[in-house]
Amino acid sequence: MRIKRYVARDMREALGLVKKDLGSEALILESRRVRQKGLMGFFRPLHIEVTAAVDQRTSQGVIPRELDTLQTKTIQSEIDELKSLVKQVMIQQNGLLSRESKEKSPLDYLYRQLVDSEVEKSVARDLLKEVGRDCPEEKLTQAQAHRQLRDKIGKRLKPVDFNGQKYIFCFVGATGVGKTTTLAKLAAHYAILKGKKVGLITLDTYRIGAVEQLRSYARLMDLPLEVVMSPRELEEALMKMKDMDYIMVDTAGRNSKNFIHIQELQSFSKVLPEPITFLCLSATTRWQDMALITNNFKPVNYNALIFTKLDETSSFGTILNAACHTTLPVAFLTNGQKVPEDLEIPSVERLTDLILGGKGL
Ligand SMILES: Nc1nc2c(ncn2[C@@H]2O[C@H](COP(=O)(O)OP(=O)(O)OP(=O)(O)O)[C@@H](O)[C@H]2O)c(=O)[nH]1
Ligand SMILES: [Mg+2]
Repeated sequence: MRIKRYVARDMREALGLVKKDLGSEALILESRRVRQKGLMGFFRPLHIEVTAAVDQRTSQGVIPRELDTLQTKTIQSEIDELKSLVKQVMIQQNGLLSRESKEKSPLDYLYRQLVDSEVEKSVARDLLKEVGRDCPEEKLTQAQAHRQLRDKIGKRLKPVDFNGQKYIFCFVGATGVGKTTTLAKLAAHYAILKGKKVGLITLDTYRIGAVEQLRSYARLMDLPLEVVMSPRELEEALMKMKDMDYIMVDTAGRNSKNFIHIQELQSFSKVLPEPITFLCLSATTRWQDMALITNNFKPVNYNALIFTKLDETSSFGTILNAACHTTLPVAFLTNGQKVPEDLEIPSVERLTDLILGGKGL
């Protein structure tokens, strides 16, 4: 900052002096009227004293051209120096990062992969502990660790096969997860593709249109349908369908937190002789809620799992979580609304692929 004082006859002259000397960027800090020096000053008109200042960094007027170029050069060289410094730091950091990812142990890497797929942390830790126990980590390559992990996951997924003679399939689960649609897909699979005798029963008389939904599938596939309202009627319906290979029982979707509803469902399920009761779970449900559902439906004695709506998500770790928590097989997957196409009977390998980050479709 350069500060200077100017004395002139009037303001115009003073400003002219300031501009000439300090340039047009100068600021007027103060102006006042002053008497000229000496005795004669008393008899002369008052002058104007102006105090002006200029910031030498911004003013081109006060910085000589050579100085200006010099400063620009200095600044430019400082910028260049900074640029090369930043470059060096970035190179070093990238080096560190890539070394870090290379140095990350195969088990750390797989743990992250599992957790990213929404496998519960405790389940992921247990699996990798087992992998580490079987083979010391320092000897393990990434590919070996991956193979071992697949093997451990596979052991937790029970294979299941419903190609026997006679079955009663019952579908339970939270509201809107796809019970009726899945039942229709399976009815078509066994009746049309496998040529089995299939009968349908619905207990869902709560929701308007629920019976009609199943009736239209029954009509389309030419399958018998019984609508029942009490455990006693269920017994009668089962009697009527005793010659069927597969009896498929649809139930109303239930809020698993409503204990009365679960009890009611239980009173129906007790009537079914040796049923395969599928707990239908939507793959879009977060694990915290799914864990609650798997617990709350326990009174119904479900003994297999179905995962629906795989097409609506891309992480499938909850399949492993549910399989581990319930120790039950995952019998079917559904991946779309189309009946009967969007149904899958998954192998253990397919489930493992999904859990380890495969595609839903
Ligand atoms: N994207 C997708 N939608 C599905 C799938 N399965 C069923 N849906 C759809 O989910 C909705 C509910 O299906 P429903 O079969 O009526 O479900 P629900 O469990 O019987 O329902 P409630 O009886 O009311 O409890 C429908 O729009 C289905 O088309 C699936 O695998 N993927
Ligand atoms: Mg339904």
